[in-house]
Amino acid sequence: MTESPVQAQAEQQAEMGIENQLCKVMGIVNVTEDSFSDGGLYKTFDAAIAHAHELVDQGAHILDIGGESTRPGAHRVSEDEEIARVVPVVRELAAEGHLVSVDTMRASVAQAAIAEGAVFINDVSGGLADPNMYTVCADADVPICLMHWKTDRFGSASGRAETHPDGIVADVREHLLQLVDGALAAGIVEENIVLDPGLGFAKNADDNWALLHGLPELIDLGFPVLVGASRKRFVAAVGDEARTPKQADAATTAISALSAAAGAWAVRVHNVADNLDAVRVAQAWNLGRSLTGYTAAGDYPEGGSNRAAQSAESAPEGNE
Ligand code: PMM
Repeated sequence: MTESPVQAQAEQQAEMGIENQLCKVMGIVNVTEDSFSDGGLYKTFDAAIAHAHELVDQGAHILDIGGESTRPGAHRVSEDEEIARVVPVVRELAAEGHLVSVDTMRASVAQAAIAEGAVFINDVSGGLADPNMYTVCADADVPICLMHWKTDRFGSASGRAETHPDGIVADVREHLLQLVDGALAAGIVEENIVLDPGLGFAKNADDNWALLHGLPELIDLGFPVLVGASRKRFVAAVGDEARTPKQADAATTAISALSAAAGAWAVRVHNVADNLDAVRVAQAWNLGRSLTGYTAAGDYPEGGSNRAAQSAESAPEGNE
């Protein structure tokens, strides 16, 4: 089986001997008709694969394949329909050697996708929508992202933004820890757990910004944290005029840079090229040097910067 993105990151990190590993960029492939930003664009197999290839060309580390929209008002699709949308796409992309994640709340979809090579399950319900989800991931030894979404009715981004007497960050932390307990009790190992604050899921704009502000407190829980802000309404709302989801790309990119600088494990985004630049900037910012990037000389080892290569060769003249 292809190694999981979490393992791949740990191995790269060990190889490169650095503590501040590059935040992963997870490219979104929505094989849906009604996702808020790209609904209908990639709903056929061919369109989904072509889009996934575009994201890979832009540098995506992980591809997140989803067959069911959670936008406000969206209806859940049937299990058969979700499997029919997702599994062939997973099969093809995994066979090509890409790291494939599946965005699903159904254990049956996760199981079918894992059988075809998916190495990561992204469950926006945090494993609560389907009582078999944890067992499927535990048995397959596949990492799962547990996202915060407090609702009694999963589907259509339901759930009202509640009040949070102790603050949204404390509430989200507590809920995520409860999810972790459930996952561990079902046999999922700690190393296979990723957490996500669930931006936009039964949260208002202030909640979302408070969670981004409090990201270090979520990262402090000790699990890799995935941030999914891309093109969401609260992100598009930073301007003085109404914006389409796509017009929120610049603001999304800023959030990716700041999330990565704060220590997020990955960002889940529609526009991979720009967000990859953003996480590279964050890495270089935190390290005080760049581990990636183009050089006209083009002769430094992969993963090393001009400066790293120069100091290794004790060659002081540089071309930076
Ligand atoms: N957001 C959406 C879908 N899946 N998964 C995770 N882990 N985190 C998110 O914030 C998240 C998600 C909704 O966005 P989309 O319709 O553009 O995919």
